[in-house]
Amino acid sequence: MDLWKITATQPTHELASKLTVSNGLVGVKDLTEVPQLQEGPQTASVVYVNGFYDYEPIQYGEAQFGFPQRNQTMIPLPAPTRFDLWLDDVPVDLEQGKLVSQDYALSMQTGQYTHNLVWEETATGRQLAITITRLTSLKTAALLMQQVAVTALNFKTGKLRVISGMQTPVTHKSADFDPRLTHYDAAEILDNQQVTQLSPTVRSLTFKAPQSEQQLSLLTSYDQAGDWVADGNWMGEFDLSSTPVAVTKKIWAELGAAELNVDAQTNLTATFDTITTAQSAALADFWATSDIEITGDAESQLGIRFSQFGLLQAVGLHAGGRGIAAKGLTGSGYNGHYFWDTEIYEAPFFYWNHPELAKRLLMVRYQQLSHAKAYAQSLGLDGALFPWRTINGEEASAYFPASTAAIHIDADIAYLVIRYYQITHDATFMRDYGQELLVETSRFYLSYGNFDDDKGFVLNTVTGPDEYTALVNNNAYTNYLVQFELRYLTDHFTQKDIGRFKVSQREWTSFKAAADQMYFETHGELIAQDDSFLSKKRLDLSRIPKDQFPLLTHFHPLVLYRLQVLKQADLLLAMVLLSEQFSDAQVQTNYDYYEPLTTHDSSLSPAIYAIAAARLGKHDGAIDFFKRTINTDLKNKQGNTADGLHLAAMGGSWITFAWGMMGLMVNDDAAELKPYLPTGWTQCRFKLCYRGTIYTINVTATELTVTGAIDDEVTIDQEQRTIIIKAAK
Ligand code: IFM
Repeated sequence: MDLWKITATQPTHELASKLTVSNGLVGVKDLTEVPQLQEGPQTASVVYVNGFYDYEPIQYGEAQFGFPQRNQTMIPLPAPTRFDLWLDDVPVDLEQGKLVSQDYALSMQTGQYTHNLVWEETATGRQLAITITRLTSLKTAALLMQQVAVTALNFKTGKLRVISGMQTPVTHKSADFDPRLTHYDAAEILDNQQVTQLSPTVRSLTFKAPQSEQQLSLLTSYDQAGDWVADGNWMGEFDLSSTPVAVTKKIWAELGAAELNVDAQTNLTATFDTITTAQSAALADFWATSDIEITGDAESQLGIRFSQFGLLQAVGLHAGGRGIAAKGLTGSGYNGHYFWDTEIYEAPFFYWNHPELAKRLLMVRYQQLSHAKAYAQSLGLDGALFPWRTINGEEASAYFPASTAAIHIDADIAYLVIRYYQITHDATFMRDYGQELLVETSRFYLSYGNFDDDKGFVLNTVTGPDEYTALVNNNAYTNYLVQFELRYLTDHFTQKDIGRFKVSQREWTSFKAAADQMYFETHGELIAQDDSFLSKKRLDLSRIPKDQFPLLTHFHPLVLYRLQVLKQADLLLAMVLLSEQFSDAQVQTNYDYYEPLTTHDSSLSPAIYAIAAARLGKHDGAIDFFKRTINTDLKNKQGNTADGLHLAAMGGSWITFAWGMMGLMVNDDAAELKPYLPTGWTQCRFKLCYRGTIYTINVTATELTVTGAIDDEVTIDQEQRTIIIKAAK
């Protein structure tokens, strides 16, 4: 088994998601580049452009003041991937011949998708080998390239006609997908013209998102001589005696040259070899600082790489900054919206391996701060409230109990600011952007909450991470994260440091008081998920038939909200994120209480229990949850991989490895590890980038080693199996 490749022989809806190539800006999902040779289900053929979305007014049955007025939907675009072939005027299709074989692969080393087919003409027995190669450039975000190479296998002369064009967008829609939010079949095509200023062989196709007025042009060029024909298609005729005949098509997505800082001309005239070589080189650099090598467990090895690669494909290695949609650019699930998944689940891989990419993600939020301030104001509150789900910075959810009320989103962003800073010490970022994010989100919390005479500082009527519980008082996760943020702000800065944000003495004092007096309901080691949770009736999950999961598709929210049942880790997530604040006994007690109540209906859940299990020495449980996470899409564990990959689970795979098995933690002064090898693993080696230095950590059953240290800042205790990397003074 090649542990750098995802391979398959049969097209399926899930495979289309898994083999999507994307680079943070453009995603191409298509297994049917030669549609006449398509066997089996009609899988998706679609292109997504991150941030190219349309609006629609939200229709409320009973609208209330302040509800969001418009949703946002990433638009599925037609895929410019189609090739139609003729051999001596005979269509290369399933009527005139048969498919002898086909296989698909996505290489995580070259970043290329390949689809090999062998077609045999019924009348003559002549065989053609067809190879489609595709990539979306990781370095040059706007560039998508696809090549069709055709070889005559058992004959010497013949004429090949190639017509290239657009695939009508076919987007798979699952049964549980809300049709009101997915009715866009395609954007309006504005024009389809020759663009002469670039070169005579470049064509532009411009799309318009009708409501949001966004425009997107796709410029197309070909490497082989040929002609443009009707409908924007291109045609070339080739002599098969000198095979393979290879036609390379390059597409340039014009989305604002300034953001991308690269030019179309250079890229549209670059050769296939130049582009593929650059892609492999970019990936070699990427893996050099992030590969995890696991010896002894091929399933874990492939799964962790697929997760890291998926995260990379969701952001790319270029300068343009967009957020990470819940499904990346691999499907229309969640409409291309950015969630807290980014800060809590996906960003850790980046801040520990590619901090410049974590910073880019933070900058996306910073650039949307003005919307967040306006949103807080619309609720009559101070500071900034970031949207629960969004593309452009405005809230796009119509269901406030599971969106606007999830005010932990602000503290999640603050958590990323703090961890990013602890790991990088990027003082410029903190001064220019981070402090403002901390101040405005803290302000929001102070105005949302209040000081209660009996309890202290309370945050009432909120929704925590567990979406089977809503609108409760004092969700413990929220309160812990807010407390962490307020403490960090007031311990690390003075009122003068942040004077430019006009923080009054009264406000500064109340930040400190709220942190000190934050309310939690505790019963010995047991911490209540919120003030009412423990008084609700427990749901015995063993009595629910398997076909009624996920519960949200079978029970009204009001049924679930009244029960002790969790969709996903909640309090345990706070214990994982702020592990130093909790004793093993606390983690144990709360794990034992909440895990049996957790359905893991959300793909965000198993990773968190894996990390907690690892800390508690429940190694079998940890590896089981880990495998469930790495296989979320590889084995379609949630049953909806066809709608796109679960990016949060991909991030969850990395944090399970790093925070769980390797026991990685960070504080203001050091990074600390406490690694163990799960059953079956005989060795593992991985990298961390801490304060600008890349460390390689090697773990065997008997020895821990660290290379890459410049000074004597690394302390290894082989007996206790701990590593401490101190930050240089
Ligand atoms: O953000 C998550 C949420 O926590 C659970 N439902 C899916 C969302 C998007 O992944």
